[in-house]
Amino acid sequence: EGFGERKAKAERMFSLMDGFLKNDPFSLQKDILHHVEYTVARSRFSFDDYEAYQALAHSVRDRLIERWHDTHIYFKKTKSKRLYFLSLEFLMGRSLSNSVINLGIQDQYAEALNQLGFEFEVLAEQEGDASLGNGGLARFSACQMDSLATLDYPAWGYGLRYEYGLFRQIIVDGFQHEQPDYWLNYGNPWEIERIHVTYEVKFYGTVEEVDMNGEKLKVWIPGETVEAVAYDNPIPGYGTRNTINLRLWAAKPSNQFDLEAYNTGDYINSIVNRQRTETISNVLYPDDRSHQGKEMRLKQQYFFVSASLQDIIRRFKEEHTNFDELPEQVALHLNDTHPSLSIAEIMRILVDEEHLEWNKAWKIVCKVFSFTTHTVVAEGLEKIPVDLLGSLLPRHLQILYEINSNFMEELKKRIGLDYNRLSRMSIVEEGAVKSIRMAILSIVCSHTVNGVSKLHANTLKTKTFKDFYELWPEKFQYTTNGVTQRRWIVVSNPSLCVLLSKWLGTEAWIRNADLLTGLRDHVDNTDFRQEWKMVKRLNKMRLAEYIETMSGVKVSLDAMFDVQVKRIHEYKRQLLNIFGIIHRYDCLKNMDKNDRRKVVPRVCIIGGKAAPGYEIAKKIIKLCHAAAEKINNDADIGDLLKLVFIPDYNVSVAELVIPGADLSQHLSTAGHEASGTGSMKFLMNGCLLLATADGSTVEIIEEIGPDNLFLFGAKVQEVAELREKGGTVKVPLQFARVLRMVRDGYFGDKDYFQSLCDTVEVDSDFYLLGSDFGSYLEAQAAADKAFVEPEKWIKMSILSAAGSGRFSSDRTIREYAERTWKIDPCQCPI
Ligand code: B1N
Repeated sequence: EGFGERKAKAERMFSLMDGFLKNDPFSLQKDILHHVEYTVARSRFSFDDYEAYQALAHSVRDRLIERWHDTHIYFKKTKSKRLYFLSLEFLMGRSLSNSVINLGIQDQYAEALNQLGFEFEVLAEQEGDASLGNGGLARFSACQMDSLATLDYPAWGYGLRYEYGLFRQIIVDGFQHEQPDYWLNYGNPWEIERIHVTYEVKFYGTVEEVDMNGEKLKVWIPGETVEAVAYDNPIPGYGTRNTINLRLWAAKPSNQFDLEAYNTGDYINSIVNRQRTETISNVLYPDDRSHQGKEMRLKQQYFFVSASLQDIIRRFKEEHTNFDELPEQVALHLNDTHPSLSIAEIMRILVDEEHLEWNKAWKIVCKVFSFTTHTVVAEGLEKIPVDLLGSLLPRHLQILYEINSNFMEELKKRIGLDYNRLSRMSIVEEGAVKSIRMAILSIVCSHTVNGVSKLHANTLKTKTFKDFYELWPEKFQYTTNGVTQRRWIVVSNPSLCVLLSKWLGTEAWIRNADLLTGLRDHVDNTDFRQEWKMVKRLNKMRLAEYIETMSGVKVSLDAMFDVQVKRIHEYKRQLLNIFGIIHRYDCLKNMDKNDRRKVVPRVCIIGGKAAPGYEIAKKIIKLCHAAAEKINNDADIGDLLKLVFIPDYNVSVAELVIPGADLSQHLSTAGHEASGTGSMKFLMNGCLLLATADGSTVEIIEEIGPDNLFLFGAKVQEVAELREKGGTVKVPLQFARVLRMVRDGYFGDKDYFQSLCDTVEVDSDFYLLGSDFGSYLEAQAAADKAFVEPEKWIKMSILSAAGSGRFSSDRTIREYAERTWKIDPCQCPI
């Protein structure tokens, strides 16, 4: 085809386009009905709410695709430096409301649907969650994607398209049961399958040395090949046309298998083998802290890393010929150590495939990676057994050994022959199970190591990675986590959203959360406070309705809604909360009628999933139900105290629960929560915090002042000392009493709870529930006291939200972009 023909073709294509899709209600209606008929394949005269949701979602998707295209053409044109955010987990939740809001066409859609006899909110409820992650880390990834898009950064997210997301939690008889989350059952309108964007990913095999013009080259002869297929998920920014891409990989059998099937003649078995390869991207591992060294998990990690890097390098090579330019063009971010095999993989590509000299390749690679660790304690860090790695990825193991031996040589020059220190700092851990320490690998190769809060960074510098901080102090930074106000206010709390815009006189806070400080100017205005109160009441009503449907428990709106929702962990101390509730119940039972009248009624709400293999966490859930059963059915107590467990806590449940909370609890033993992001969502929604001085709470106190939250418990410096004291620590009598009640079977299941009780006995109470119990009860009493002065409470609530701006993920992303990734905004013109 000559230039003239190509031009004629392009012109014809262009003339066939109507221009961009229109967003007036009439055009939206036409598009929705078009999708009912031609995409969902239902008659426009007969379709149900779910089908309406699907058609609606497809009409939104069309609009996302337009912007997605424009954004990527523009990114390509500007050739600016790109960020690749590598994460094995993303908790996106639902997409419909978020997309429509970020596209700025919420009102038009509402009107369009109304005229068709539908309600937007009802259809939005039809959508299931995308739960491709465990907890805080994964939701934080999702918030960061929203901010990257909104702030116009040229960024790509990369992840895995698990067919089963995080398990669904159902409760039977008070026990947690896990059910598969087959979220793709009814199709997923939010993804675009790219059947032509595929890469081969190789595993197993051997490494052979071949002679190439007198040079010895290592060649990996893999034993298994799997294909990775791209699924693109458009992420729209708010108040911009930019729509970035989250590319998730799914495993598919490679065509190479077909040939083998012919050769061996074993047709049926080869089909069965094909099926097996698909299991790589099948299921998300449900543990959010322990790393079990499972082969499938390692396969997932490498599958993800290999496909992503092939895609990234291909894009780089389309525009550049010299790898020296890589650090100016590409930033690779390791979201924890889960994608850290990238380091070995990129070295393999540069040295084995692109034939760069090792030292040259290493220098380039060290300028490309940055690393965020979300872990506090050294025991929580990821290690991969060398045997496992060597069999799955033999060439990578060699590369890792070489990286380590070079590093050890360099280190000897710097610190001398301090063998203890050398072995502590080695990437390879010698021991019963020889392993690769993924965090050390990531530190050695990254130009920046990020903590997720100020306190966390201090722990990293002084404890977890002390040796490395002394070696490379300039590498260690912190960027406090954040959450997106688009999801956590605009989507989940529409009435607060309207109120904020009204009193701040602008909607600009949706892109600039610092403006929320403006609320402080109105805190003495009684009209404002009255409206604030009404918004909270409305959200409590929504939550109360949900509680009643889920658990049959009727709760009073006058009670304080006291919430603890997060993954169940011993260090997060849900047990402290439950013990506190049991203590409260016990006190009520022993109180006379007159005193009871002064008690602040409470609805205690707990929710969260336990990792399927985490026995103690599962017992905590059971104890919560056992206590709830007793308390809620005690007619003598009535509305004074209710306890409800909300099952299957996930992003969309959070969107309902958080706006409706008066008080939220963040009880981790000081020094154990790297950051915590739940607290930030509650803060934005004007919910008061009851918390320890842990993770990002320390910085929340800096913003809102110590008088606007209820702080309790040992400080981080005191924790080590308390642990050493062990059995001699003073534990309040009330604690011993509650423990006794549980042990004696006051809530039934006497035998079952003994091992749970053992974990908090005086000399085994690692998370210090006993020694913190006294100050916990004091903080609870202070909360009660504040609640009976509604005006004071509302002021604290307003000042909480007013101080939440710093905890927007927009701030987080801007800091990362400017300091770590060195990328500039790149706004696609409208
Ligand atoms: O990451 C969050 C923090 O706010 C939390 O404090 C922190 O606990 C959480 C292995 C993890 N740390 N480590 C994980 C998740 C999945 C997995 O397979 C570890 N999650 C956190 C965001 O910074």
